[in-house]
Amino acid sequence: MHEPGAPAAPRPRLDLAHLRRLPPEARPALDPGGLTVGIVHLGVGAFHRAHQAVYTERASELSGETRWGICAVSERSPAATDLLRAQDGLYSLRLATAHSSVVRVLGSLRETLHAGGEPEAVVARIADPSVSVVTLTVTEKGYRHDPATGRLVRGDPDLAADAAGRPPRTVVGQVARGLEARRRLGSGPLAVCSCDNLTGNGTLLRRLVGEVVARGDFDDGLDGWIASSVTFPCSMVDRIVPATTPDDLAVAAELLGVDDRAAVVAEPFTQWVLEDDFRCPRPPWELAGADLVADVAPYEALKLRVLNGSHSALAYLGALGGFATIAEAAAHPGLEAFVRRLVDEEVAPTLELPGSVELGSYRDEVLGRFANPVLRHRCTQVASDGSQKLGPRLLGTVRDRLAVGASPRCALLVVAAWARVLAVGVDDLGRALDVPDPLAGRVRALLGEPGTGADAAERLLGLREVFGEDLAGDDRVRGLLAESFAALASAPALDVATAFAR
Ligand code: CS2
Repeated sequence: MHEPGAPAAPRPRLDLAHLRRLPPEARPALDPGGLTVGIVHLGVGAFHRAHQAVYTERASELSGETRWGICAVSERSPAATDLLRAQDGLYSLRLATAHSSVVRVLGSLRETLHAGGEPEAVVARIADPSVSVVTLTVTEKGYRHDPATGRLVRGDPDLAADAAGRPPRTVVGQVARGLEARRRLGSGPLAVCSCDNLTGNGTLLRRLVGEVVARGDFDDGLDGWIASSVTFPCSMVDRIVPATTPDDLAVAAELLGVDDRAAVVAEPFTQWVLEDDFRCPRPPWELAGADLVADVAPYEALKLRVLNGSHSALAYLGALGGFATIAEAAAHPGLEAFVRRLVDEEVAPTLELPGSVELGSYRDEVLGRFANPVLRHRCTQVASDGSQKLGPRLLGTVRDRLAVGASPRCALLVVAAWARVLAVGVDDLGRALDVPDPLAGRVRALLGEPGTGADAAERLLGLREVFGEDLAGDDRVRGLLAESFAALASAPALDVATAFAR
């Protein structure tokens, strides 16, 4: 017994040896030691651990198949690899709302690699005949493409080095070299499933891999072999999974009785719609609730434009307004009204809804999910990398509305708010905003002193890799952006959003 006042004994770390210490309902649903690796996942962040890994584990549990263990690759920092290695790949997922909380340890991550430190091992795993699926969550910027053209960034030294034959450091390089090694070994067909929030994510990745192969020093005939043996199914993924906080780790330790430094917290809602395009064995994900469909596009447009578009709106306007979290921003009546107007008047007319979906219910469900107070999803986290996110989330809506002669005012206010966050770097209360973006330096250089009306709009549109030639040359876009910049320079963002919603 622990004596009152005596220091508590340190909790043991979560690992295979301590699984029996867990409350029975929190133990993995299958024996992790009985799984062999059949999937390589690139980008083992919190999202993968709360989404594809969960579907895969449930599919294994329900089918009894033991060949779908995951080799989880961290792309940038080795931190996730180190944490997971110390825990034999085990981590807990807590699904939480204000009214419920369920925690469970998952055991499907059977191997961990750090791409930066072990690039050859990543290539070898993709080439391994026991692997037949590669999945990816590497964030939008991980594709190293220009959002407006969907082509690889010109002059990127890492892409050039990967193309020339260095052990690959870029994601596109890893996939291309992995496929080359797979063809040499005769390991057979493979599916490469992008699970990032990009329009036509699989089609985009296929094109980028083709580009690096065409540019680089690769085996003759590789692209033809990819065309006949490798598929790149598109998919729509959905679950809100914020970065884990120290409080989340403390709650996990309390619930589990062991220390889990790789714990993840997410909402209960989850969805995965995946293009049914496989020429190789895959986990029976449909047993776990994934929808395998012929065409993902309507699901993807709905989710990217309604959920992610609104998320970005709350992130930029909420951050300027001084809110820390999405839940706080979504509770502001003016911001909520703004999001409703954005969705109902600008996004809705651009969508072809999947058969079973009613837009009003979908929009309300999304707003309800944003309000989840347990998640502590920071506005600045959702706001990060906007230059890569605006295209799939908002600029498609802008283009479709302009094409029918309508004025996408709300969508372009969000674009102006993004630029203002980067260029001014403080909220309306004068507090610093830390929002990383690969094009932050360019935006600052272009805008200098923002909020100067027509001139600021003109200069921002110089960012061709975001806006493309079409939007950059459109007088209506320039006029609406100028109106937004002027409004944000003369009144607090929350008042501006409230006025736009009227
Ligand atoms: C968010 C997404 O961080 C962001 O940009 O909009 O990660 C969002 O939480 C997910 O797409 C929800 O499925």
